[in-house]
Amino acid sequence: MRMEPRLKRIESALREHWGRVSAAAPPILREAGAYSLLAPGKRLRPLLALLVHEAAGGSGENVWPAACAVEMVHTYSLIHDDLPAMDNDDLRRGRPTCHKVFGEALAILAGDALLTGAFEVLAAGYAPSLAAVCTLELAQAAGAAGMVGGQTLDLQAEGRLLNCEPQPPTQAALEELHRRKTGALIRAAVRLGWLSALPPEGPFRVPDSADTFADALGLLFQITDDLLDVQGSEEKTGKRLGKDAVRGKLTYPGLVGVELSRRRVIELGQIAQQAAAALGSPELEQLVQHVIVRER
Ligand code: GRG
Repeated sequence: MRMEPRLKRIESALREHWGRVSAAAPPILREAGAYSLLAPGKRLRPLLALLVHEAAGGSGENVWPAACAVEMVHTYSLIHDDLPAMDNDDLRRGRPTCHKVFGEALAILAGDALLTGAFEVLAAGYAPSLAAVCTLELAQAAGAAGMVGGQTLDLQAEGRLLNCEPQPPTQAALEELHRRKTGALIRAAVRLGWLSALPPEGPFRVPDSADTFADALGLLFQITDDLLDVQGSEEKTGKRLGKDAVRGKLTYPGLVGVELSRRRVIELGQIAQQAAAALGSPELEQLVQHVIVRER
C-alpha cells in the first residue's frame, strides 16, 4: 500500500486551504505562513487523519479541512516553539526557521494566522454540527489543557519560566506532559479523521480503539523523537550518554535511561498495533512501524 499519492494530495490540500484563508492577507504574511506550512514536514498528522478517515469508511473527499486544520495548528506550534523566547532554533524542516527569514514579529503573526486560520478552515469546510464538533475537539487539543498546557509544563519543569527552578518530574508526570504537548494534537488528528467520515448530522461517536491507538502512538512518537535526539548527541560526542542524554532538555531517556525508554517504545508499539488491527487498518499498523524505526 503506497503512501506517496496520499502525501501528494496532502500537499495540494495544504496549499489550497492556506491559499483560501490567506487570500485577503498582506502578501508578506501569506508568504511567511506558506514558507513554514509548505516546508517539507513528515505530514504525520494529516496522514493519520486520512488513514483513520479511510478506516472509518470515508471516501477521502471530506477529510481535507480536518487534515489541513491539524497541520496548520502543528505548524503554528513549531514556529512559536522555535522563537528566541522558547527554543531559539535556527533550523526547522531542513530550512532556516520562520523568524530567521521573516523576523520575530512576522513569525509570531504567521503562527497566529495559521492557528486562527485552522478554525476558519473547519468552520468553512463542514456543515454546522460537524464543524462545531471538530472545532471543539481541536480547540481542546491545542489549548490550555492540551498542547499549550503541555508546553507550559515543559518550560516550567526545565526552569525556563520566570522565577521558577528546574524540577525534574516523575516518569508518570513526564508521560502526562508529553500526552498534552505532543499527544493531544495527534489524538485530535485521529478523532477528526474519524469524525469527518461520519454523516454530517451525526451521531458523532469515535470508537475507543481509535483513542487507544492515538494515545499510544502520541507517546510513542515523543519517546522515539527523544531517542533520536540521544542518538544524534551520541554520534556528535562519540560518548554513550545514558541518563545524561541531551543535557538541559527534559527528555524521556534523560529521565529513565535509554533502555527503559526502548522498552516503553516496544510496549506502546504493541498497544498501537493492536488498536490499529481492531480498526481494521493495515495502513495504520504500517504507520506505527514507520514511527518506531524512522530516522527523523
Ligand atoms: C509553542 C504552543 C507551543 C507549543 C509547542 C509541539 C511543540 C509544542 C513543540 C515542538 C517541540 C518539539 C520538537 C517536540 C518534539 C516532538 C515534535 C512535536 C516534533 C515535531 O513534530 P514532527 O516531527 O515535525 O511531526 P514535522 O516537521 O515532520 O511536521
